[in-house]
Amino acid sequence: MPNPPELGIDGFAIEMVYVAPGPFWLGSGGNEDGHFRAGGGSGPFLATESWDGCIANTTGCLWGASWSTISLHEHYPTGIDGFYSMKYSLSQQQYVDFLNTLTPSQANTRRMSGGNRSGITVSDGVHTTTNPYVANNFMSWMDGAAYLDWSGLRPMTELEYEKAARGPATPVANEYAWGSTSITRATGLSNAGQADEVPTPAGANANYWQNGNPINGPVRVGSFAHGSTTRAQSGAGYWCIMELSGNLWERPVTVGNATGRSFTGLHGNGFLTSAGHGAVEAWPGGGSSGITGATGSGSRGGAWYVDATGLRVSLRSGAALTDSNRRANHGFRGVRSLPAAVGG
Ligand SMILES: [Ca+2]
Ligand SMILES: [Ca+2]
Repeated sequence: MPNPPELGIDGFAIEMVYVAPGPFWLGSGGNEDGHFRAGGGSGPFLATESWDGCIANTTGCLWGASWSTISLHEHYPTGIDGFYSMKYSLSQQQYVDFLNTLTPSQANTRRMSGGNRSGITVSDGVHTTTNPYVANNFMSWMDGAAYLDWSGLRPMTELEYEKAARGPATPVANEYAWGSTSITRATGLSNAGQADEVPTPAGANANYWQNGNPINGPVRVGSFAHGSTTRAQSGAGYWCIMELSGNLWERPVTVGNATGRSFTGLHGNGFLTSAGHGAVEAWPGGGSSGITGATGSGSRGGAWYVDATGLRVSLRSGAALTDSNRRANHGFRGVRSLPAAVGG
């Protein structure tokens, strides 16, 4: 008997955080651009099991920007059912590991070109990065969608983004992801690029722009949590999901246009197109060649190149903005529905 062909098997772990089912608030009651509020009122909206996905300026519906009366797809993930979220924005090493499983032509489609602390290069078909622990920037919507399809995850929605940050807590007007309006900016790094990279000065809890940014890029994922830092000191959301405010923009599915609202929350299945594009039914940017556009996506939470007001949980100025570019301040984070919620 001939020996069977050798198979290579690689395993990749992604740290996920459980976001519990249950009601939560959308909007902070503050004055963020485009913020959500309760229909027929002016305060935040309490999303509960009894909400049918209506978006209207009437009691019992979500309201915000200057929409006409509309509704979400019946399977649009609202966050009420709970989900698992990546604890961190995708790191450069995680993205390199992904690139190294692809065919050369797929990897060529998905590789970004560097700058602003992005250290990914390719040599003899093998990708490496000089900043493995730093959040992966220059991610287009299509890059992120391909990674999530490959890894069996899905994009979060902008409703899930607010839940991941705020949890079930009562909103604080204009709050950041750690539930308050106080913020301390990182202006430098100790052990830059290392596994123990920590932003300075002591007490810094966010990476953002204020008349400049000496760091000039994203920092290590999770780097604000060290020693015995509290939720606020580490810049964490309610369930300790990190950097939901600042560092790199989150890229959720919007409720602000029809393509976003038709999202049904299907998970990726591990298979990309031969050209390296993600392909999952009803994901933003999808078409006959896979996910090659960004319509239906948006941006939330601010970044290193954005001032502090841009980091507010309920800011929606970019929530429905179609952006298919690879930008120095765009990252990516995926989620997975709880088993009971799959298939609606
Ligand atoms: Ca972020
Ligand atoms: Ca697929």
